Amino acid sequence: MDKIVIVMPAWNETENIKRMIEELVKREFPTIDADMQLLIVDNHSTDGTTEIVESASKTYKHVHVIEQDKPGLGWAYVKGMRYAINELKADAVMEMDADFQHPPRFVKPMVDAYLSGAEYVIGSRYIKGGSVPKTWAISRKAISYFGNLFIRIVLLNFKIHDLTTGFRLTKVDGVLNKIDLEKLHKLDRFSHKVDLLYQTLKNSKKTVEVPLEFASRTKDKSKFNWKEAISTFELAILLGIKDKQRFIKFGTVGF
Ligand SMILES: Nc1nc2c(ncn2[C@@H]2O[C@H](COP(=O)(O)OP(=O)(O)OP(=O)(O)O)[C@@H](O)[C@H]2O)c(=O)[nH]1
Ligand SMILES: [Mg+2]
Repeated sequence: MDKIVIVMPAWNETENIKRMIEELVKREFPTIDADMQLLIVDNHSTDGTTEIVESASKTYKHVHVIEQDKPGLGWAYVKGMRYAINELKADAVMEMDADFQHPPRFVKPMVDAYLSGAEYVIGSRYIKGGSVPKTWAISRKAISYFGNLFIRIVLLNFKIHDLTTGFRLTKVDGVLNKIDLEKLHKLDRFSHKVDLLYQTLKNSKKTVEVPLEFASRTKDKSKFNWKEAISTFELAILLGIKDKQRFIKFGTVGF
């Protein structure tokens, strides 16, 4: 049976984390045809999250907890992914938020896509069946839609419809283990996710998008801000230029 580890960064998510753990472990995992494990990467939370997750890891054998050492969301993922691969021996790793914006009911269809042969599964808001919250203001919907479109244009990727989603599943062998995680760009920020996506798309032989009904955060505070957003666009432009340079180099050699 394949082992799938959900790497879930959590920083001051006391209002969400207990319910999230219980929904996954009690409701979702038993319906999934894989050995499902949840690895929480705590960022030295100060609101009681640490105590909740540590206690859950003692109660449920599917729940594991580690603390990140370097600041930033990227480093939380690097530490979590390394632990999932080396210690938990994961066959595939999922990236998932703790605040219910990635509703637990979407874990199963993503795992099913992997079990049917996908090497990279993307929870997509911008394909049929996917959506962003109806309660979002038009301005927020526009920023999300056009931000994503901008990144598709700079990376010249029109096959994948959602390049900025945070809900993804990646096969380890030949895909995730070929990436030098510690060398990803901007690991101190949310934007490392664009570099991770860019490299994973290159390694994956079969990428599948699964509809995601993205929910709105209702509890606890957001850790996202304008600095994170600008950094994401900067990184996309950098990767876009790098890609075109390679294209020109190959073209010249070919010619
Ligand atoms: N370990 C760790 N977790 C983090 C860090 N920053 C954010 N998180 C977690 O990463 C996930 C995504 O952060 P959010 O604040 O929800 O960011 P977002 O979803 O882009 O923004 P919202 O739509 O406002 O929720 C959540 O589970 C956070 O608790 C960090 O530096 N370290
Ligand atoms: Mg969120």
